[in-house]
Amino acid sequence: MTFAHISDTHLGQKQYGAREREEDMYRAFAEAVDISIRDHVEFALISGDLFDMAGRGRRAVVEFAGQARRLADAGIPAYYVLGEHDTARIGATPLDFARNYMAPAIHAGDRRPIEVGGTLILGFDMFAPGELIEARTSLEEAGAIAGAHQGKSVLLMHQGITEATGVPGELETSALPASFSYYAMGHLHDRHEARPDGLGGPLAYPGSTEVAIHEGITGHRKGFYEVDLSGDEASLSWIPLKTRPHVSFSAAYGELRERAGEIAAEASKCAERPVVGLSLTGEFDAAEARRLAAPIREASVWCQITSAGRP
Ligand SMILES: [Mn+2]
Repeated sequence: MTFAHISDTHLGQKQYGAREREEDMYRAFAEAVDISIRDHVEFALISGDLFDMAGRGRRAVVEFAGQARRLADAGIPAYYVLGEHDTARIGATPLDFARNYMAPAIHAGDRRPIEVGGTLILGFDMFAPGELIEARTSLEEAGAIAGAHQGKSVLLMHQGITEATGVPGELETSALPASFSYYAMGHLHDRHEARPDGLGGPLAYPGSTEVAIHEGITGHRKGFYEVDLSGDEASLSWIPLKTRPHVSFSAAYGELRERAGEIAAEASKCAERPVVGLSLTGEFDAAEARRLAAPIREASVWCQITSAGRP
């Protein structure tokens, strides 16, 4: 029995205001769905930050619903919880409205035990920093339910866990009940896997499906998990997704005029137009640097020019 664990799809995000980057987010999620269908997973879990911003972008909701429908048509139920990006911190939370459209997928964030083919799923929407005391109580209750269940059980959350994030003041591993076979987490954008003492199985963050805004330009690898619960221990395969190439170059500003063509040629070798980071040494005028970098900008979806300071 294998299921898919996908997270932080951030649909609707339009990095650098580039149309291609919005499409990339949809594409990465669609690829994760393609692979899940191909591999005949039993169900799919989506651990929060489905959308980049609640209430913005009907397109993102339509894309989500379309993929959830594809899973449903393939006989794969999809369950999701909400992350901080899905629950607008301003007045109206339009996701309540959007949920009607998202109907092929099932909201599992309200602590209602769900059973699929003998596996118990217990989900929580993200707890805000002021709700952590309540969270500990709710998790204890969830632990009791999972403990009483005959068979495997999965805890589905979008939450920072201090030991994984390195951020103090979040939930600690010790707040998680011991009775689950797998802890399906969302929030961290880099893949993170642990088997903490005292837990009944692995605690895993698959990471985001595409590079999100705050991640910068580095050699990101993105993917999702297929988790096999048929053995004694949960067994994890992390499946990489095709993401937009990100490449970095550095040059002396004084040489940019001569080197721009060569850097653009190098960027053009990527499988598709990349996101380029260009680090310049020496003092420079930003507008003039952008003008000189025109060939690089043409060869890329976005060329981010930063200063490396004086040589
Ligand atoms: Mn996120």
